[in-house]
Amino acid sequence: MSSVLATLVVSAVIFCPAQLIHSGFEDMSNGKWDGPGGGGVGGGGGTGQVVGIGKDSFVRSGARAVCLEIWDDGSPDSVAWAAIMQTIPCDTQRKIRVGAWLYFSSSVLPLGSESTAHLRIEYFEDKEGLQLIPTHIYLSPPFDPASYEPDSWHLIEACDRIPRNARSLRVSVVVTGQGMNGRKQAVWLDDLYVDLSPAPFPRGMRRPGKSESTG
Ligand SMILES: [Ca+2]
Repeated sequence: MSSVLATLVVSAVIFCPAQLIHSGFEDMSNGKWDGPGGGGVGGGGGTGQVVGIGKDSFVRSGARAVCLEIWDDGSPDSVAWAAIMQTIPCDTQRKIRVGAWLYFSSSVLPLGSESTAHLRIEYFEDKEGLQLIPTHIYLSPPFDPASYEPDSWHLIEACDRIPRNARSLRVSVVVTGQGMNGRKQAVWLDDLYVDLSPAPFPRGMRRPGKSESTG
């Protein structure tokens, strides 16, 4: 390989923003998703499923979305969760932007004040997502009935800088609830994306190929 071509390839790898995930959950057959699923303790439970358009079902794009459900048996100490996640390799020195559209209903499994959803980004020292970096876990502000109106879709976004020692990251949408008084609750999710982009250059360095005189 010539040095010119090698330089071009390296430049492309380093400087091109990459959209790693853009999923409307229309086709889940590639096996990359972990979940949707869930669980709980103390009488709580959770699950998740891909749902279609229909009565008491909410889809933002195409014909499918993901529904994350949590419930409990009325125990005050119950904890429940449901989530969908994907683990992807990452380069260092980059920024990550994650977005997803979330929905809850005022009439169908309405979300209570004791429940919330987050976008979560975790980082790992290995490419397989096994060795968690516990000092750097990103949680978005809560998606809950105190902050958002029911019966419409809301875009939730999270931006973070990938830590230097990360070799993979895991993006999750997580719904959690505590002491739900026996009420089953749900959050619907559609159109999730993950973008990686280069971190800003240190002061004084120019981005290669970018003109100074673009106005
Ligand atoms: Ca969809």
